[in-house]
Amino acid sequence: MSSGLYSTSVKTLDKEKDLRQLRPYGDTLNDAKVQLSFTLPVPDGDKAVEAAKVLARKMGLLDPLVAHHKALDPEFTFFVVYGSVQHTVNYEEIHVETVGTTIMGMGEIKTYIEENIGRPVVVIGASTGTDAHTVGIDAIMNMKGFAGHYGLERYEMVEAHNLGSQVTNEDFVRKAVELKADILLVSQTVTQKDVHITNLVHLVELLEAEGLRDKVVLICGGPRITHELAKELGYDAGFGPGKYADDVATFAVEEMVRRKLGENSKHK
Ligand code: B12
Repeated sequence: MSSGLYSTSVKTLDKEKDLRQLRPYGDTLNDAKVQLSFTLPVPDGDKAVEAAKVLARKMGLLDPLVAHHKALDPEFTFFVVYGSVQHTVNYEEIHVETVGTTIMGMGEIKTYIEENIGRPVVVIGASTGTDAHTVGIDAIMNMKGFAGHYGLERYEMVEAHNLGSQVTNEDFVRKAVELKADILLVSQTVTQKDVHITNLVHLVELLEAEGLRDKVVLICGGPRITHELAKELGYDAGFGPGKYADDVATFAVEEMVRRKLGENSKHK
């Protein structure tokens, strides 16, 4: 019976994960369901909902369902659309550059610094440029930390200076020189018009011009920062969501030791 054949093949599809043809999971394995949200500049109503479906179909979604629509104001409507994508991903071919190190705890980092650097390390951090978001850099630096991970201010053998937000790159570099910072932490949240790229690159250029780039460990972070992007922009590492003070501190002190940025090479 054809319906029997159909249900067998669906069952097999439901159970078997093929990493070479990865599909999104919605309700069942391999159903390829995704959820997508967007706003259209038209009033809410049946016509707007149909427009959202047409757009979703044009984007390649099969059986799009408008799960939610809400007027943002008389002229704009927000949509959440649910549907199946037709593409698959070969997961086995994916390679990403990650920081890739075993994370040390706060106590281990203290011991590591004592044994390998022999003096407290100086860290400065800020949300730079016009960026006013402070929660990310606070999560990494503040005494109380974030999500159960204490911030760098609590670490022994770490002298942490959180400069806050909207710090210009010029002021940041000046402070790095004044405090003889070993580790520079830059947070970037706003990415509109790639402002984070321009700002991050500008900082690297300033550090290079001052002859400081090789003397510091330079790290950036934020919701849209990846390690790969950070490396591409001339940083030693980049950290995004789900990363905390211990991840950053481990990388930074190990990098100092790798590059022999101890007492002797400290910039004046
Ligand atoms: C709170 C908030 C604000 C607050 C900020 C208050 C403050 N003191 O920080 C206020 C209201 C001021 C604000 C203003 C604006 N905001 Co705002 N804001 C947010 C919001 C809701 C939360 C951000 C946040 O606190 N996340 C929590 C922290 C813990 O997460 P995180 O930053 O990712 O940090 C983690 C990692 O990324 C990493 N990390 C972060 N930084 C660093 C640094 C280093 C060195 C390391 C190692 C790791 C690291 O570690 C953290 C812990 O894991 C987001 C939306 C959202 N839900 O995310 C929008 C959002 C970030 N804001 C946005 C925008 C557009 C703005 C404004 C431009 C709005 C406007 N038109 O005025 C202004 C910006 C003004 C400016 N000059 O910067 C957009 C950004 C869009 C974009 N991609 O560019 C978002 C995404 C909202 C949106 N969907 O549109 N905002």
